[in-house]
Amino acid sequence: MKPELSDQLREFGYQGRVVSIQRLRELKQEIETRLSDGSLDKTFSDENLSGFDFGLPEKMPDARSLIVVAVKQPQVRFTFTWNDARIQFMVPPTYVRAPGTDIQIENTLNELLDPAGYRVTQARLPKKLLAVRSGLAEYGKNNITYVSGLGSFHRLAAFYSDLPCDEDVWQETKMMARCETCSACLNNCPTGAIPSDRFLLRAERCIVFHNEHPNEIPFPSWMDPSWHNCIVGCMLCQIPCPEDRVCLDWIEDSAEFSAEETQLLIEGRPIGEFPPEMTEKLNESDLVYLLELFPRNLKVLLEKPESS
Ligand code: B12
Ligand code: SF4
Ligand code: SF4
Repeated sequence: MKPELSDQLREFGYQGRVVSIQRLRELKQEIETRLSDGSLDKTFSDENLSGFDFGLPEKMPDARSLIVVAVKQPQVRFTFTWNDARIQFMVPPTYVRAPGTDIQIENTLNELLDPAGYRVTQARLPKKLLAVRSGLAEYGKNNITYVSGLGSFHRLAAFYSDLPCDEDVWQETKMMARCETCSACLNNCPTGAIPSDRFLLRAERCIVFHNEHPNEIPFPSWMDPSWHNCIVGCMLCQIPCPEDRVCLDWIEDSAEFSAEETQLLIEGRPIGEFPPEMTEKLNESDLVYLLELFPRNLKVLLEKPESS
């Protein structure tokens, strides 16, 4: 990355890399190979990977580079009232204010590049692969990326830019050295999603794949209810990771819900039926887009024996 842009991004708490637009082809090829060699579950790839777009954007047909940015993200803690007790659950890093964060990064990049006459626009690309190949991140055995100083507690955002990039770093996919002698994530994953016979996640076994599904799709029968640990997502392969020790206390406390409000959430009532102060709380804490998942996801957490 041009050193001055990299330094300017750091002032905003971001880390970034720029690579040539020619790398689009390699990203596309790699994902297409995975899609065609049978290593990815078909339902998973249809649902989760079909949104990638490896073409040049209409908004910027003259794009000359790709920019990938990592930004620090906390876990966000919510409090519910259940059986007369207060009980807390997390939303993992990256979910809360996700689109807002990407827009903020985009605006910052545009402000930084504008004096030189360049700009950026968001890209729908495989961001971990781009981050690792550009040298911004390394893969953990859990298939999550790790960035220096941020562990895995970061959000990745990718952009097209008309900023020229004649030289770049483009390395082979790399796993952290520490993973050679550690399997804490694999051992703590209850579903077998982190395989011991290959690197690539068995995404169709991952709790996150299932608890991000629309509410009307029940959890599969093989999934033990006691495995659920977050309102959405799962933290079981990040919490035991020695590389994440520095990030575990990055926790932001958010909204608290009374017994009546908790009940309304698990009943899946439409937002129009909520008292105005509850709607305000949901808006402020950016939970509205997750509301649809509460009847299934919050209910299973509240019904765990330790929650009763
Ligand atoms: C699909 C998806 C999911 C799926 C599948 C996850 C997966 N591993 O593919 C599900 C729903 C399960 C999911 C879960 C989560 N996700 Co998600 N997800 C995505 C999404 C949309 C695409 C990821 C992707 O490209 N998958 C395709 C596979 C093929 O790519 P890959 O995982 O990079 O795999 C490469 C490696 O396996 C490598 N490889 C293969 N063999 C080998 C061997 C060696 C030795 C090495 C080193 C590499 C290697 O090659 C593959 C590429 O060809 C991205 C957003 C985006 N646009 O990129 C977010 C994203 C990856 N998710 C994110 C997050 C935070 C999560 C969760 C951590 C959330 C949570 N706490 O609950 C979990 C993590 C689960 C896990 N252990 O991976 C963040 C990642 C941030 C980070 N620090 O890594 C992203 C980037 C969103 C964002 N904007 O920040 N996610
Ligand atoms: S997010 Fe949870 S289910 Fe998915 S791989 Fe990690 S520990 Fe396993
Ligand atoms: S828990 Fe260990 S093996 Fe897993 S990602 Fe972290 S360091 Fe690597």
